[in-house]
Amino acid sequence: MSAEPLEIYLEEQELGRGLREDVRVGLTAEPKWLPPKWFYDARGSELFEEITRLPEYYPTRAERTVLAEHAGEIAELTGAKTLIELGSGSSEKTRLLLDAFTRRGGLGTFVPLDVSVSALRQSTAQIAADYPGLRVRGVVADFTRHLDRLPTGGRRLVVLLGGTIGNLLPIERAEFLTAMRAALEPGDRLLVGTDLVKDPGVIVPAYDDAAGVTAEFNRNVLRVINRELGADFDPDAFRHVALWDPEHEWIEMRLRAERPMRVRVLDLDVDFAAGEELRTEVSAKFRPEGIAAELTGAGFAPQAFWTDPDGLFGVTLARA
Ligand code: AVJ
Repeated sequence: MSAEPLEIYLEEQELGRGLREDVRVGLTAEPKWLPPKWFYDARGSELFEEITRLPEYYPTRAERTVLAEHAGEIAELTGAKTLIELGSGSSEKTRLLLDAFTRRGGLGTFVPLDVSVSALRQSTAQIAADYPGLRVRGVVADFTRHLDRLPTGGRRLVVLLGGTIGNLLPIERAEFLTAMRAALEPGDRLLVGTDLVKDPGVIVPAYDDAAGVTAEFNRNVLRVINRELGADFDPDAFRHVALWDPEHEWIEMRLRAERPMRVRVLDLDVDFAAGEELRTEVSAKFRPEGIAAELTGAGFAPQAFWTDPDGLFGVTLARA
């Protein structure tokens, strides 16, 4: 089957409005910050795919190991008719689930949902071609805002892989999980991938690789703002910083101004002092008991928890 046309809940104008609003709030805040979702234009999505292949970036490989080992069990335990993937990107690892569901039978529809039109165009076309008989409905939306638009009817499995939930701050996570639970019916399932707390000596290099791909990915957000909002950031004047915060148990990516700068964006003059840092991403790491507590707090019943043999990455299945 060929993929159906993308369902667009996030129009170009609305995306632009969201970016303008985030830039206005984040760049006038003290300290300055930007939400990580704006990394992912076509180039940012490509850079992220490149990150997933880096020797230092273990989460993708570790999660793939878990899914390869347990996909059959996941298909069995959920008995889903519809698989919905939030923040789907390339959906590369999701194929392990689609393969298991194909063997088991019963899955009718795959709904990848992402803010990136370019990533969705590619992934929906490829998946529709590779899984004949599967209905593929790509949805352009922001999963922190458009959960009310999920398809209804039939047992659903919602997956949020890669550790993407770690991009939300604790309060945003609680809001997201509560909204997610409200959007589901009893018996529907949620599958969440989470990077686990471990030696920072392993985590930090995953966000500060020797080849500098993550640094380029980080600076890409400035290129997105230059292009979309006509700003005049000099991305090369910002240094990539990856910092482990032991209190919050998260990684922060920042961009450090290497010299004093005044940047014109929207109707703002944004001043950077030499050495001033702009926070571009939080990537939280989890403990198994913490994940279960957050899910339970939002009204889910955790059903299974798996890790790879090295205990790097966790995948949790919970029942609505
Ligand atoms: C896609 C959000 C899971 O936090 O590890 C990779 C993004 N940032 N390298 C992560 C990312 C820097 C990634 N997630």
